[in-house]
Amino acid sequence: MPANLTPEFIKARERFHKAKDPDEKLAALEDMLRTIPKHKGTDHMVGDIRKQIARYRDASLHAKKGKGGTGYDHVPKEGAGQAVLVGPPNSGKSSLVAALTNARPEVADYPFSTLVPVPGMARFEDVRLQLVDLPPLSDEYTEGWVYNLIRAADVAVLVLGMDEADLVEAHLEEMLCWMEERRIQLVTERATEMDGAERVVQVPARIVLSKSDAGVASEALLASLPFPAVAVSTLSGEGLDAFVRMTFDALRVIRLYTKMPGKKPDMEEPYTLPLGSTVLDAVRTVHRDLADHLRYVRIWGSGRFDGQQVPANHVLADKDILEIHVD
Ligand SMILES: Nc1nc2c(ncn2[C@@H]2O[C@H](COP(=O)(O)OP(=O)(O)O)[C@@H](O)[C@H]2O)c(=O)[nH]1
Ligand SMILES: [Mg+2]
Repeated sequence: MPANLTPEFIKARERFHKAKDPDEKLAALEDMLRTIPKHKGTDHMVGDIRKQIARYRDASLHAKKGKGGTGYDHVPKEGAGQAVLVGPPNSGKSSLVAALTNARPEVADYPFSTLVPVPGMARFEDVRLQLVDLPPLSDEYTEGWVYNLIRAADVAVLVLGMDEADLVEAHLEEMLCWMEERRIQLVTERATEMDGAERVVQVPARIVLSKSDAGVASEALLASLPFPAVAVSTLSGEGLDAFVRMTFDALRVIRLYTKMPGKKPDMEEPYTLPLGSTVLDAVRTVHRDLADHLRYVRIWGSGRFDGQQVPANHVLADKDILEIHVD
């Protein structure tokens, strides 16, 4: 195989073979990945190096976990909610995060290019929501922490490429099966009452049929899917807005604004609360101690009229404006 390996690469590979502990091995592997010439003839080697890196990173993380490290088991949530992108290799997950956020996960036409979770913030109207790029799901090689991040997410977005249109159903079935094995139940909407005996985690799911420029996502296909779906192309931009809106809707949050008496409301950065939140929930979110001094709240929006005084148990709606009166 004419791989044309550079002297730097060969040195790094020697270091890898001689290295004794996982951190040294990892450093050598990273140098190998940096210095390997990238072309068709080395695709396979690049893939192997990446897998090894993932393995040693994991080993090194596990070693550090005992010393207080956190690993990848948790991506701190930011903004209105967190959506993880889940799918087979090469389905376009990283491209979506790159297109909609400031994050720059590696986009590549070989599998396993994403090895760590990469979060980025996408904008929907006046709020931001977090998209987390994940490594692919596959039966041979998906680490447990990937499933932990899916369990902890507010929404799982299943990304399936229309360049492999004939595999959409098979991929979907496979993913649902792997989730089930790990007691993750994908649902359109989380049930409010869970049967306590069932030890499953429900995660709301949505579907993205990606690369819609490379294959037509027919109405029939969209309608046949088990969760709400949109067709998207990061190449043409088709469906990107619809995707963000769908994801925001799946978070099931409301946006709230506050105003001072006699002043205009602050429409800059809304608070976001779970759908179904009450006036009291909102007041507590604005300030922990505010509820103790609450006299009354007037709202603009879901009241019967603007500026209506509402009780603490009034259920708020998206885009309500609150004027909080305290003593
Ligand atoms: N035609 C087309 N190709 C895409 C699109 N999005 C991603 N790709 C290509 O698909 C390959 C895999 O993309 P990537 O985002 O790395 O997929 P991931 O493995 O799921 O993260 C890359 O070669 C991308 O350039 C798209 O909307 N249209
Ligand atoms: Mg990727």
